[in-house]
Amino acid sequence: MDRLDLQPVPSVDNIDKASFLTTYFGPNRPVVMRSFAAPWPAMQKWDYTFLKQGCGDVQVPLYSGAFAGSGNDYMNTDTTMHFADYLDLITREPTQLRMFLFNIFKHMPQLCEDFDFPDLGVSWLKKFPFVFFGGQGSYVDIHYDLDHSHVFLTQFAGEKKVILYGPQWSKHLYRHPFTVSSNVDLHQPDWHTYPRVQEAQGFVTTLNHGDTLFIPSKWWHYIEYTTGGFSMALRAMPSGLLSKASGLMSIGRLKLLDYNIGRVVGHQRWYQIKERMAQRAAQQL
Ligand SMILES: O=C(O)CCC(=O)C(=O)O
Repeated sequence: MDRLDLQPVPSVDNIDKASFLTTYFGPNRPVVMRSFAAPWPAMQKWDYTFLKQGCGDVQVPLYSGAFAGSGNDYMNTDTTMHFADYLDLITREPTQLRMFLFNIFKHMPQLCEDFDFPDLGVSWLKKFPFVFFGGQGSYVDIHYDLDHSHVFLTQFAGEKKVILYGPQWSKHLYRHPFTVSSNVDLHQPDWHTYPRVQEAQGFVTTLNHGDTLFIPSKWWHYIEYTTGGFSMALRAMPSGLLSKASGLMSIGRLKLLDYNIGRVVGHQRWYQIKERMAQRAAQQL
């Protein structure tokens, strides 16, 4: 980790629409905003006890961090548990188990009253807020979002470290063709196999209660839960017709091409082929 070339993500206490659009959104630069979620009742209201009362009985899908090198995708689930038991687990002890892209609003629609979509001049994807939970020590392998949306990740409880890289570093990060992921494990980097990661220039930040990280469209992100905690992501459409089209194509390419080629040649074999292609692309830099 200490070999990574990282600088801190800029952070602002207050920001108006015009400054956000010209300084961060327009040029696709990340920023931590402390004012984004400050007016939300959710910031005071949503805690483990409140959420447990609302949907503790729901059986939730859980993920572990170990997809890099496994031949699996970061979207693969590992197990399920009652939500209340899972919250008890992450408040009690470290665990690798995480909840990823969980639609809690299906089970507690009243939560939608507790936050809004700030007027920052972006086109919000209002149907797709998601929450993420993780135990201390869990991590989300590096990837970028399949639909190329911009992400606004607000931290409610606990602390997490986030590493970001712009899309221009995809080859240095050994991106697997036809996917939005890589086999590089930033948790325990293998510098011998992935030396070029050290040349990529990225950003790092630590999110605490009330912080919102703007992750621009197509930016790579790696997330490590330094303590158990949870956050919510609001998403905005990629700007411009071309970017919207490329987002849709990305979904098509991943779902149709990647999956179907895997079915024909065998998923493990296809994974190894993509890994060789990623290695070749990095060597040619
Ligand atoms: O915070 C997390 O656990 C994951 C967030 C993430 O990967 C995303 O919003 O795309």
